[in-house]
Amino acid sequence: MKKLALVIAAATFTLAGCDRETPEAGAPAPTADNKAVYGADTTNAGTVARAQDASADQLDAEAAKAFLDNAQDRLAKMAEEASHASWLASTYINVDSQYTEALAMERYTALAVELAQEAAKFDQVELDAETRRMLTMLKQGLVFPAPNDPELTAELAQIGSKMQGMYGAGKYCPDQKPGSEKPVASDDKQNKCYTLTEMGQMMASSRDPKLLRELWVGWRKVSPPMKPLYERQVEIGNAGAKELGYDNLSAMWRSKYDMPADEFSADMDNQWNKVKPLYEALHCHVRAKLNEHYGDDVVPATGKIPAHLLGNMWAQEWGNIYDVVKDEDMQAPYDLTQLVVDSGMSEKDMVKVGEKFFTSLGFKPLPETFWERSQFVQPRDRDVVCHASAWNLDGQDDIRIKMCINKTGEDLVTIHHELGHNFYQRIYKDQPFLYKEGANDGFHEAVGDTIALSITPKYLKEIGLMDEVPGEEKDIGYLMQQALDKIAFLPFGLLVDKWRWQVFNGEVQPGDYNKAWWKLREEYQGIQAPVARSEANFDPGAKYHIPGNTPYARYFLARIQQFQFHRALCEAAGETGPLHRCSIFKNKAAGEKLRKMLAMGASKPWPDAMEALTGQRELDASAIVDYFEPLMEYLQEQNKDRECGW
Ligand code: X8Z
Ligand code: ZN
Repeated sequence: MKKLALVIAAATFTLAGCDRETPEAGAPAPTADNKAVYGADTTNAGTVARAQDASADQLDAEAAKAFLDNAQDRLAKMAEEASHASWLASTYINVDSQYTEALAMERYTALAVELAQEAAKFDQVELDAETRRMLTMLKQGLVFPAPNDPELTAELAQIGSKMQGMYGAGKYCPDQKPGSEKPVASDDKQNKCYTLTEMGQMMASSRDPKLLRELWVGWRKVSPPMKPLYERQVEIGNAGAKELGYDNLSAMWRSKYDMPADEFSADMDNQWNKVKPLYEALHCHVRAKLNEHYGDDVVPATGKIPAHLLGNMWAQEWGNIYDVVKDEDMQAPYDLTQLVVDSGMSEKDMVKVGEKFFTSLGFKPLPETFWERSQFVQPRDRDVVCHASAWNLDGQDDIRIKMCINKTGEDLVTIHHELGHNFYQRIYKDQPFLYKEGANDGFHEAVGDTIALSITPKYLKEIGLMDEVPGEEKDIGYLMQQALDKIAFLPFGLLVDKWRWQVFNGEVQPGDYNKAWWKLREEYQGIQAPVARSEANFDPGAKYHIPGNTPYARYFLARIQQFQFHRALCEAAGETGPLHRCSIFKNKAAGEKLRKMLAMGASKPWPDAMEALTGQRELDASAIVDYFEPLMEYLQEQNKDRECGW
């Protein structure tokens, strides 16, 4: 999310993001009402000054409320402006759009910082819980706060837009001539440059280790120029966090979960420990299969797995190598990509399939403007940020997704992910500005994924994409396919922000950025770089969320939460069979339960929202562990004579 908004959970205030809710964050459009109060086209300076004076003189509950009302109006207006600039900068990358976006972000950040510092004046005032919660959220709204200094605010905004543009426009241009060591795919096209989308497709389907290694190395040329910018961004952001009363950005990022920062990171580790045995079993099996396929020279039977062979540029999800991992007799019940291709549907039709799932649960159809303004297909004539994101530009109904859709099963799932953001944004649109967010950012990431867990064979048959529902003997294949995405992701989801937290708190200095990144990749994922890396590389920068400044712990949380949500919704739907066979398609009772939770936005601490849906107040990894139990048994059997671990 890119949000500029404050609230954005994600990026709220930043521009980067995936679910740019910040804009998602909601930037409600100025209404006739607030125009009447504040004047149509001024910055409300007079009114604001009066409100601030009042709060300075008399710091009581009434002043706090007046301050909050005013602050939210101003932020909403500015977030809307910034969202439009940001949409342009992401869909037309050029000097001018970046300039405009940076300017809008600069203004937004300056305002958000000013208001956050103002909010701190009420720290010692006795207030009702609601007012206190809003003030706290106001202080935490920015992902990368600038200090209260116009030059630094401008510099920070420019760095953000620049890095995002560098990533979005990034390409790999092999310089070898055909016939030498060049990538197979460019044999016939001299001087062709590859976009990340193209390379992603090749990483997914090629089994040529040489080509895969070249693409892996080639894409990572995008990021070394980002390193000085990133260093500076951290420096300025840390100074901003300090002015807001946090030790550093690490403490600030970890403080957004309705519990003390250290408790939050401890809970992440705790959840990881519960799912680790499943990951280790999967790793062991996948390594053995890769060893069989590629031989000892490419993938040794023990130790870490080379990172370029897992079907994904970052080795974060491994579903694309199902063909290598499956047993000869283990047919997946279906190949979703094949079903999409065979159906002849267009990219827009794929989005319609996603919308239909939500409307089947009782959600309102997407507005006409969604279809007019979204970007579904990568434009041929210009650079865009292809990384999928969902936006709400006006805090009301101007919701959109921005994707470069490929006709694959993977992208059909991503469409559901993005639509989950949009339906969430829309259902909480009448909350106050500060509450136009997920219960926490993991909730926002989990909604669409929860729906996608219902893309079962039974559902695919129901919508006419499949003829027959395969028998239960195919379940292990289905679970393996799911695990390659869901379980394989977990350590990656954990380590991206472990790295950032260390960078932010100074434990890792710029001279060790890449070393620290690979230490975590090796330790948690059990993978290793296919070629030697050094500090001349900046591999974290080759992953969208680093230059895009989107926090990542949310995706780890979402992987755990979505199984809790799925379990609760299946129960509401009266499904009694195994969780992996449950689809809530068309179930209005499940839809109602989900909508009720989503409509809360961030108005209550997240355990309240969790309870509304699941009856539980905690993260509970038992749901994901239960879902994969049959697969765990299978893996243990397969691994019994293998030496696992790395
Ligand atoms: O960034 C995303 C979404 C947008 S919020 C496409 N995801 C993470 C990633 O791609 O790294 C979804 C899964 C993890
Ligand atoms: Zn997302």
